[in-house]
Amino acid sequence: MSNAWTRRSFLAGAPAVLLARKTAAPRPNVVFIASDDLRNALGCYGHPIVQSPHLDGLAARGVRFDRAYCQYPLCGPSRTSMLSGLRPDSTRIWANEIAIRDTVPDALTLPQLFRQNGYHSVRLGKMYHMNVPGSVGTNKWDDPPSWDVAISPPGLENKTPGEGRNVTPHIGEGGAFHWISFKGEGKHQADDRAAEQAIELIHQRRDQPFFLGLGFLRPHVPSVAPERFFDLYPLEKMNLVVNPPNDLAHIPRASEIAINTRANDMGMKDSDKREALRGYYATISYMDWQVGRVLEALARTGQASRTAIVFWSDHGWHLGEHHRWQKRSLFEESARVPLIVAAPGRRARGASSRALVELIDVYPTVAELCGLKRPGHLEGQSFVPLLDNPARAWKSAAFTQVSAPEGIVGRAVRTDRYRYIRWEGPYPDEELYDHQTAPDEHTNLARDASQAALLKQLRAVLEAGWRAARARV
Ligand SMILES: [Ca+2]
Repeated sequence: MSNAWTRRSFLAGAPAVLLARKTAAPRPNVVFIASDDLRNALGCYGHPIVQSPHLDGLAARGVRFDRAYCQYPLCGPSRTSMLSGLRPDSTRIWANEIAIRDTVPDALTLPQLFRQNGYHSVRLGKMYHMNVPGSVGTNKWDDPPSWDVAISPPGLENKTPGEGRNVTPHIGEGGAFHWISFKGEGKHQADDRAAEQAIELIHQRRDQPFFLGLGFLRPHVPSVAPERFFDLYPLEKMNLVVNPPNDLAHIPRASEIAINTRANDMGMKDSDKREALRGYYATISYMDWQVGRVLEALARTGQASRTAIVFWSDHGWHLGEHHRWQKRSLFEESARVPLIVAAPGRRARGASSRALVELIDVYPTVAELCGLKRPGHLEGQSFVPLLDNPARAWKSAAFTQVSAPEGIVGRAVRTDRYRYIRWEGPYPDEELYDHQTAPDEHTNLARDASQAALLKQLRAVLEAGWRAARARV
């Protein structure tokens, strides 16, 4: 597969499709949409400012998960875990820039499973890890066995002409809050090209099932979007997080090391923070607009009712909570992700679920939605029952982990009420937060002697692990 941007024909995968046409009963298409670095900042999640009409419309057709958690709050490890169906301790991928087959040569990935079952499997944009903006337009850590066609559209990214500013110039591109507002629709942006290719695919292949992995880059920095999306968010309306004065006192040293340069507000003044927020929100609305174009193509071609749509982000994102920005933390803002599923034939529509679900659960869910036999290696649990009854009893815990320099490993467990974090390595420590009494995670109960029994109980939940936390179905 070429690394170059090509407009190669989607007929490249024709043999598998012709086979499917002869042998398989009609199966739904899958449109599997990723947004990069998106937290639950969408209108449908109740955000007071962010405008996301198209994703809100998708949520109105399916189920919005309010407590979905990534397994690792960083692009590469999260994506390889989700797409392979293996947790990070099984993929052994705890950092970016590692391909799934470097550590699991015989992986059977989600798109590969669909491919083996007669689907035409297409990747447009970022599915597996891609450094943004550094490796946009390349296939560097992609997984060729996953796809019949894989296209990594290039984009101008931080080189886009327009009005802008890097508000954190001491941090390299990819981490810097560098915003650029430009005139026009952005035909030079990778997300625009990916959406355009997706629309082309949807129009071309009306009779064969496809699995479309559509990976948008935004709102990952640089915050590049057309001017009209910046105009939605006047700087004076950007409200900053207010942390209590002693907030950092309860945070363990290992946690500070793990988040690296993203602590201490990244050195930003309040005016810088408002620009960072505006860039983040503008690029969310821009990404939402791209999603809208694709959903419209499905509707226009009559395929909306026979397409399962999954929208997800690889991890969450801090916007100043605990003086942190961006990812790599085990707090709620970084571990929780938006997740919306709209699939044909399921009973819940326009519903939300407070069930604890994990990105690792998406693989078996999508396989079940399309009637594919689930492989035995999967370490997640299909949440299809929640798509019919979003309020039913479900998992007792969700797990997220992170690794950091000096041999630091952090392991978090989220239960219905609590978040417990254990830090292993040179600075062993613990954190315990009660979401019922202090949902902002400002009060670390692990240091409160009166909470010893609760601490012991949550240590046991972490040690029992994901197998013990599965829902009974
Ligand atoms: Ca990411």
